[in-house]
This record gives sequence, C-alpha cells and structure tokens, in this order.
Amino acid sequence: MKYSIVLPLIATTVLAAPTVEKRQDACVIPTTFPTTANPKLPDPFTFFSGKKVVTKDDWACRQKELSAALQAQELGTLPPKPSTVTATYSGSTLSITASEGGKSISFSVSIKKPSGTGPFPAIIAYGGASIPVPSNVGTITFDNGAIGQQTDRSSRGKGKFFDLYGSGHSAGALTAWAWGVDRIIDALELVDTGINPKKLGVTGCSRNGKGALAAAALVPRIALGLPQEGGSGGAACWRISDSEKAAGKNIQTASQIITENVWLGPAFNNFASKATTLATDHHELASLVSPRGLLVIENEIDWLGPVSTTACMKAARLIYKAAGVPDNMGFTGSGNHAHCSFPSNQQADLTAFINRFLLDGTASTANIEKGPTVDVSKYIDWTAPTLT
Ligand code: MCU
Repeated sequence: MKYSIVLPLIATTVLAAPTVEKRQDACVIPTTFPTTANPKLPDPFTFFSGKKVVTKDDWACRQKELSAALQAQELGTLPPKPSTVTATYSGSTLSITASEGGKSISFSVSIKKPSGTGPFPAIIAYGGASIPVPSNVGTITFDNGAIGQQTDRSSRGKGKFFDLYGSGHSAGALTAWAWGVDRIIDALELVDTGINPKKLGVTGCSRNGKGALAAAALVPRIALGLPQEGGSGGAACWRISDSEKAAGKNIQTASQIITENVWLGPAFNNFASKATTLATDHHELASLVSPRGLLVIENEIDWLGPVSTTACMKAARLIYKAAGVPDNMGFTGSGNHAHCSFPSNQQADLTAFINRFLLDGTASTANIEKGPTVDVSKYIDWTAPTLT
C-alpha cells in the first residue's frame, strides 16, 4: 500500500525536470526594440538579445519577436480576436459583427463561389482581385477601405476598426485591414458558406498589395499570400529604397510615404527619415509568412522600386530556404507593364502557387525568382544557417 502511493510521487518528480527546462526555454517576446543604426538589412537569425537562431523552434520564436518589432515600430498593434464575433450568410453576402468593450462594428464581404460542391478554397481580394482567379477558386471581395480609411493623411484613425478600438489606436491602415481579414476568417469558421477557411489566399494590388503582404504576415490562418505591386511599404525594403533614391531613382521611400497616407502606424513617423534605425526590414516582414505559401508579384515601374523589391525578396527567400521550405516562396517581377494589369508572363507562377497552396496540388513552385539582376549580398552582412 505504502509503495503504491510513493511511486507515483517519484514518477511526478522525475517528469518535472524536463518541464522546468522547457519553461526556461520559453519564447519571451521583448516589449522594446533596438533602434541602433544599421545600413544593412538586419540579421533575421540573431534575436535582439544577441542569441543565435539555431533550431526551427528558435525561428518560430524569432518570428514572433520580429512581428512584435514590426508592429511596434511600423505597423501598429494587431489586436487579438474581439470578445464577440458573430456572422450571418445570406445570398452571397457574409455579414460580420465584432464587439469589444461595449462597442460593436459590422461589415460584410461578398463571396463568389465556383459551381459544384464545396468546400472551395478562396482568395480574399482587397477591393476586388487584379489577378486572374481560376474558376475552381472562390473570391471574397473585401472593402478594406471601410475598415481602415486610406484617402490621404486625414484618414488617420478613421474606419470601422477605429470606431471599435478608438481613433488613437496605434494601427496603421495595413494592420486595420489585416484585423478585418482575421475577422472574415472567424466568420468563415462560424457559418457554413461553402468556403474552406483552411484554404485561403489574400491579394490586393498597389496600396492594397502592401496590405496583402501585411495580412499574410500577421494572420497565420492565411495559407497563401499573393501581394501584387505594393512596392515600398510592401515587398520593398526601406533601406534599399532609400539607397535607390540616393542613387537618383524616382522611388517611393519611407519619408515620402508618411506624407501621402496612413498605411503605416503613427510610430513609423519616428523612423521615416532614418530607416536604418528600424529593428527590422521587409525581408523579415515577408519571412513571417513562412512556412506558408507566398508569391510576391511585382512590376518594374521605378516608383515601386524594382531593385528594392527584388533584393528584399531575394533576402526573404534566403530565410525561407533556411527554414527548410525554399519552394514555399516565389518572386515574380516580370518586366515593366501597366500597373496592376497582370501580364501573361506571370501566369504560370501564379497558377503553380494556387495549385500547391489552395488546391492541394503538386505543381512545382521551386526557384521562382524573376526580376532585374541584383546582388543581394550588397545589402546583407549575415549568412543563412540551416535550421535544425
Ligand atoms: C504602389 O501603391 C501606391 C503607391 O504607394 C502610392 O505612392 C501611389 O500614390 O499609389 C499607388 C497605388 O495604390 O496605386 C493604385
């Protein structure tokens, strides 16, 4: 009798040791972030504490840290799921209500579904898709501007997101829209629309392309990011856009963007004229999407910064490779063409990514890296490890 009581106690003690060790190793996210000037694209594989990223678990933790830094210095904070989210589906309209702290907002999206029996994958399209969505994939049209206005600088703190969280909230429009995407997914999980919430892409072009990249980065339930022609604020790196500007290019930069609109949060104003002091850059924003699918669709219009987007996304592809998923990210730059027109030479790349990440297909998404010739090593001073 005595032993039958003692033995379980011993077992408990023995098991306790690894639990304690695990707790010491827990992912602790800092609340303040470095502002030390660094002209190179920051090293994704060194924590702000100086510790190296060695394992895939370390990388998952580092992604949280990078996300927190990007939110603190640039994007503003993405709030967690509100206390109540409800949804109804009627005709092709999905209506969503989110409530928090005694306040409520409602918005709706329209769903265009393939014919036949679902559940179907779908692409959430900011303001409507400027990429061709194949007939076996649905489209969810999202009026992102109603959630976070983007008329000009006077749009700061305006839109339904700010009606709910207050006009002084730290979020820029990109973050407000990502929050909207997060709620659309809540709604798709709540009501049966015939759309599979586990097979969702997000797209948008130009200013909405900046938004689609931020949403893919911030919302882990997105399976595939398809940002199109976002340029600076999207697939471009702030540092490289500044160096291109200094070299005489007509390119959007951080200092210009804050004078034009409210895509970034107010905190970014502190960095706009000194982007080298940001703790992160957009190679790391894109890397938050890993291991999920990401096809960055760009153009070679000067204002978008083709050298900046190409080099920045080459750096992001190095990160995907280190994380063991080199084929899960592609970059299709494909020459200078009418803004947001989607040229046919990007079609095969888009088809492959949609096949693989939304349709459970086996298309190859390997080695998709098209753009002007740039040497990424000019912009980085780190090497990518192979994470264990
Ligand atoms: C590329 O997206 C923007 C760009 O950042 C702005 O400077 C310009 O005014 O508008 C572009 C856009 O959204 O075009 C539709």
